[in-house]
Amino acid sequence: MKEINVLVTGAAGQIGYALLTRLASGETFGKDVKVNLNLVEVPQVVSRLEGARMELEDCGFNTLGAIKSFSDINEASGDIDWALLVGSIPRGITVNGKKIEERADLLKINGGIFTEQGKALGENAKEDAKILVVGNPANTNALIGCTHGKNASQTWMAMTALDANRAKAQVAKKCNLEISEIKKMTIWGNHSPTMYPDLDNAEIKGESASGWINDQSWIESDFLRIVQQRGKAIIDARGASSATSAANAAIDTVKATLSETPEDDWFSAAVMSDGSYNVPDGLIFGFPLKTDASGKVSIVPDLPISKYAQEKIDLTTQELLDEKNDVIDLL
Ligand code: NAX
Repeated sequence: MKEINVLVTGAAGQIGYALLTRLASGETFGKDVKVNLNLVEVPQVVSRLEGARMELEDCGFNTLGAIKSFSDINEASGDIDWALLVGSIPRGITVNGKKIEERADLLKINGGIFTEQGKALGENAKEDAKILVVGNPANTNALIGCTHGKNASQTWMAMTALDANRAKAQVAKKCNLEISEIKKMTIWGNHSPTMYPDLDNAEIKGESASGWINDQSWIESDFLRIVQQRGKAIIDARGASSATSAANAAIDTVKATLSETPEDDWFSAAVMSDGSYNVPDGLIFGFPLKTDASGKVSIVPDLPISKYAQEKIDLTTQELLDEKNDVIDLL
């Protein structure tokens, strides 16, 4: 049986809990691939991973390989094919006696984590490893990790698939459609409330989704607000942040890179900008993406951008430039 080595940080957290069974069950990498899991946690909670290991064993998946627990990313990252970097320090936590509330502090403290993780993966993971950052602030964490990875053959991404799935769900509800009828959803920019979900270039039955919906005021007010604020709405309703849907989006992103993207679709994640769409080089930015037959991920070129969309893209670009500036001494 073929084997794949998958690393998950923050594995004892709530997204980790929802993620692990889906990585190991055969659903993600296929029924003929054994999944070896390297689970990484901070030293204080690494012992809880034993519970995750026991539960995974008890699921009885034929595709489950070895499960190992680590608190040292250097030891965990050897020979990794896929890394899901979920662990990060959330806003509001007290670190060294200081409550982390300011974005700049949050960026810096997570920056330290992603510097180390980037170096470890760049040196020890496979040359064609793919790395998805879920832990917030995801784009800037990925920028730091990728910079310190110094390994151009590896692919770093930050997750925007949850935002894309949220956008599709709202459109499906509005138009009474199946989710599968909504294609080519792009989330431009940052995984934050400035993200821009693009309905002009999304398609329903081969037509522009915005044309199909034909209700610009819904798109510019309700739709945009609901998608941009969905994370907060879930926290308010559930008393905890999205976990099942976040894990699901991570699985969707992994799957989207495992085979060639169908002609009539693309997927959404943030990758290193290369000047496409006039986004400055050197930002991890949400773009429309395709995977080719060799597994290479690239940005879909030449989509039309309306003046309204450009204004929104400029806003999220500026936010990412500000975030980069806040961590410039870590880059
Ligand atoms: P939890 O607090 O439940 O779990 C996070 C886990 O990460 C904890 O067990 C913690 O010990 C661990 N951790 C912290 N630093 C670590 C390190 N250096 N190495 C290894 N593990 C470490 O959070 P959860 O709800 O699972 O969310 C995880 C992250 O995902 C958060 O940063 C959250 O903001 C982010 N999210 C990102 C989303 C996205 O679309 N990109 C959506 C959902 C989610 O909000």
